[in-house]
Amino acid sequence: MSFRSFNFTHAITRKPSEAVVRGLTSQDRGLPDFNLMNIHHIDYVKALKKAGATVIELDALENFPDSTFVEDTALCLPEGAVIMKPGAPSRLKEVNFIEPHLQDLYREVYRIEGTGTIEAGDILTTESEILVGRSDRTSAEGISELQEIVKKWGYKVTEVITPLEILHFKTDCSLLNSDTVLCTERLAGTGCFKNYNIILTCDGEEEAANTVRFNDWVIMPDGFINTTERLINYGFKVMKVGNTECAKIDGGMSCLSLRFTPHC
Ligand code: CIR
Repeated sequence: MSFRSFNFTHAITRKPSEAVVRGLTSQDRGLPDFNLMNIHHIDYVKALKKAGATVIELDALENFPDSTFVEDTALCLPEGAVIMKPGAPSRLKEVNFIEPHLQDLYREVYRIEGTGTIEAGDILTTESEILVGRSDRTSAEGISELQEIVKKWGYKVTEVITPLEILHFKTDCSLLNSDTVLCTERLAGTGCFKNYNIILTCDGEEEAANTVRFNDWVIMPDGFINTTERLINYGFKVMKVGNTECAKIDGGMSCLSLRFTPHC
């Protein structure tokens, strides 16, 4: 049995640029170490490949400090791709460097181009719906425009709220299987996952909530032993990848790739 929300053939990643030290961040956790981030990035690509991905590895963009976080630039569905319109001004033009690659892989590619903004870090695609968190980066107008586009492919969009203290909706959650999410207590408390099974992150390990389910594997950040053990006990196959440097600029596992199965 195949699930469109986590069975994929492809991933796109982008190498970190030396400008990552100027990446946007909501907290002072020190500057990311570029060399260590690169080592983690190589491990991340290896993990995607082990999970079965054909990985398209894009070159670094030196003028865009946050461009390694490719997830935010597009929503990739089996039927087509939607190019986002980032809410962070410094990230707005990143989309121009992702669109040509998606044009090569998809017959249908649309763009969000109205007055609203939307970053795909706020989008969780599950088997039954597309949840989109309204946040500082994602507006109601951006969500409506997305809704209009994906309606033609039969998708239901549900608007939820990204709690104020977190950057993106998916900072605090990820899909584990067709009806189960991994999520922090603060996000679960908003009620957005009332129709799902919830596995909570362990106390003090909120950063472990952002993982990647790719085929049989869950790729998660290294260093969160209790949550890792919890997932293993639930029967998930886990791969761990270092993420200390991306975490300094609010980046997690999902932010580092686009994952999809293109229908050309
Ligand atoms: C930003 O603030 O845009 C980046 N420093 C981090 C983006 C993380 N992306 C994501 O959660 N999908």
